[in-house]
Amino acid sequence: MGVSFPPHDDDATDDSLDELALLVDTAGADVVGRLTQRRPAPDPATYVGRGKVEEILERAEELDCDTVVFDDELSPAQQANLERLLGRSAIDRTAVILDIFAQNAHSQEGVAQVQLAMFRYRLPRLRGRGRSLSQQAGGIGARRGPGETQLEIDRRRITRQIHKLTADLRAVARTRATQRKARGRSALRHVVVVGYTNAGKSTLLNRLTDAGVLVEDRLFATLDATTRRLELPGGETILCTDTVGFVRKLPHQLVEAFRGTLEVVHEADVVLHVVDGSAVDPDGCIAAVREVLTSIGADLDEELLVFNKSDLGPGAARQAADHPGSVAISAATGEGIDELLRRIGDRLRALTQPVELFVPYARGDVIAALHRSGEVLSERAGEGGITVSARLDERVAGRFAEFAAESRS
Ligand SMILES: Nc1nc2c(ncn2[C@@H]2O[C@H](COP(=O)(O)OP(=O)(O)OP(=O)(O)O)[C@@H](O)[C@H]2O)c(=O)[nH]1
Ligand SMILES: [Mg+2]
Repeated sequence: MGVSFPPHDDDATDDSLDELALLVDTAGADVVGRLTQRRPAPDPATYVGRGKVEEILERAEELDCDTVVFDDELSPAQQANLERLLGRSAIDRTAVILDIFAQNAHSQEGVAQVQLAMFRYRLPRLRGRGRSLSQQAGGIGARRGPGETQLEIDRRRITRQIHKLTADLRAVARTRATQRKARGRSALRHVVVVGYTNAGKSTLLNRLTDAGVLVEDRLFATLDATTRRLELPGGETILCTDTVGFVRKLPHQLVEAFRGTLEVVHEADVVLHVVDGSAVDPDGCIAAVREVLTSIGADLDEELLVFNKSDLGPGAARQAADHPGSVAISAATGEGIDELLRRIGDRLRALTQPVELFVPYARGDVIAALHRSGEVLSERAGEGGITVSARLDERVAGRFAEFAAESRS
């Protein structure tokens, strides 16, 4: 069930419903029908209008369906009312996405993040089954039934779980921050791959690094960040990380819960934003991804747009032409990958500074360190040592300050 609000964009409502159908299918249910409605605003009690509720009920009986999925998040009251009026499950897009995440979570952290998001979603929706609304409403001076006591127990239990999961995830984030600091010392540049779900992020990481990350034609195949080393054509070693995919109307509970995993974006030197160039509405996907990135405080300056799936048609190339500075690739066939690596190299080079160093012959270790930490442009053997011209990261240049050549030559 999709509802369009002003300014009415029926195409957008349709696209969103297509995507919802894909989400429902990924979650493991069969879609048997769809309905739409135009409304000035959501009905506070039932989200759709009362007449529409009747129509949904009729269709649901006719199609013998057991669940009605609404394309926007329902308030706890709307959901309760709809379930009562329709006599079957009424769920929203958020619940479907949470369900898929739950099915795909494997790592301890992934499972904890999804659980946290689910508990946060469920807490305000807790209610005893089969009791009338007036009984649930409680209110001042209302007599407490046995059901409400159970409800309170459930509420307390879930609140406790939320606290525990939040603490666990914080501990994981701390460990990661420590690891990150250690990596920072090694001064490797970091490319982080982000993008809409199913855009081809994992395929790209595999193409670049033999990471062996699971690739699937289903939504949210990846929930955990995977980091691999990658050698650029210039010989520089960098880190490359694959991340969880995004979707339109991504539940805020999930964004919140996955904040720890997504923090990796903050330390990115380049954010590779992978877009499915063959998608119906690539710009809509780009906007949805940028919205999430902005909401977690990521800097969009580091973004490098990559239009993937150029092998599927002219879409990717056309999009790339429309977005200056972007690249069209096919992660599947390897087309455009060389150009992409060149672009990444250029971006990273822009973060370095040219230096001229004089290294005594006895310090072969310094020459080796220079090759490891930056790009050595030339080495000239002279009296007492080697004059090296190189490009170094601002972060490591200081380490070699004592060898700075005082324009001797
Ligand atoms: N034709 C074609 N298919 C591709 C290309 N890149 C990825 N795919 C397919 O697109 C689907 C999704 O690829 P993934 O790499 O799993 O996408 P993802 O962005 O990691 O998706 P999530 O982890 O689910 O968010 C798979 O069926 C891939 O085989 C490409 O360049 N061309
Ligand atoms: Mg993936």
